[in-house]
Amino acid sequence: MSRQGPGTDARLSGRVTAVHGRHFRVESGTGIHDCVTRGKKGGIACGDHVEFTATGQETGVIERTLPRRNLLYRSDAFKSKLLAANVDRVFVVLAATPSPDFNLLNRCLIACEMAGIPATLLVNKSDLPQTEALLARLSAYARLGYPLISLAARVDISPLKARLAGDTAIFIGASGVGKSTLINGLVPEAEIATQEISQALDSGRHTTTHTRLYHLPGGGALIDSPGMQEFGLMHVDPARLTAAFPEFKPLIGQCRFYNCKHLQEPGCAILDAVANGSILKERWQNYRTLLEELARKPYPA
Ligand SMILES: Nc1nc2c(ncn2[C@@H]2O[C@H](COP(=O)(O)OP(=O)(O)OP(=O)(O)O)[C@@H](O)[C@H]2O)c(=O)[nH]1
Ligand SMILES: [Mg+2]
Ligand SMILES: [Zn+2]
Repeated sequence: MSRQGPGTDARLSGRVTAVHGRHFRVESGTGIHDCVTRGKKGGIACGDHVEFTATGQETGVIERTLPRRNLLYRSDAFKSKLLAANVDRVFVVLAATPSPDFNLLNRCLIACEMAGIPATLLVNKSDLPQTEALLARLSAYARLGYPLISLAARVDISPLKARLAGDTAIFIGASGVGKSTLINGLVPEAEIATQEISQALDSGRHTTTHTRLYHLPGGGALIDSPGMQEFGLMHVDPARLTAAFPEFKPLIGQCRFYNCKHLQEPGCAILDAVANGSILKERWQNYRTLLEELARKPYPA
């Protein structure tokens, strides 16, 4: 049964492939429409499936967002920043330069776990000599179950090609790690601007400013996202945080106290595992820092 009212027969469905402030690029079977929303409605992400009304050959108004399979987002105490919706895999991109930020990496992984999206660690710039040390450090993360790929986008993209399953994947990570270069290697007509990183600041230059979905020639899609310095996780429910750490899961329920927060309690199975080295100390430290941050949250976001 159709619930559409009169005058809605021009309603089309499509996928949001870019977000520019309050303008949304929507691709449908009939073409590309630059859409706005009715009123101040926001909360639409790249990758969302939407229904829209065409107001011209290349313009439209989004009427409704269809239910999402998942949503990847960041948040500070005041607002959420949507990264992408309906994605099948997140590639967390790292490189030897700019210097890898393991705090950022852990936050990306927590966000993926919370959103229920599988994450893969993608080390780019394997032509750089310091890559070996980075891979050695990341091997502990691979043991947690996160697949680890290493390649040089500027040299040979094929190891990544083999991992793309024809579905939708997003690249996230710090500025300058080579997210756009990777996509250019896979989608030659994308021609995304890339830029040398600043040696002096050991950081990227925030070349990509918008999240954008590109179609792969062989099927599937890749989403490029702007480099991030921080990954706010203020939306995380502290009670669910342990579930975002795969290495904590088998130990849940084994602490002496049923309400153990795994911070300093005696008889804590997780602290014991940190002490004997079976849980990586830096991961537990990230857990502790995040719990402290969430406890300082001024009011529910
Ligand atoms: N040595 C080396 N440099 C690379 C490789 N891939 C990318 N780069 C360089 O890294 C720099 C940053 O690349 P971008 O693709 O702009 O990085 P990005 O992650 O998209 O950065 P933002 O858009 O700012 O988030 C550029 O100078 C690239 O040429 C690689 O495989 N090896
Ligand atoms: Mg970029
Ligand atoms: Zn405990």
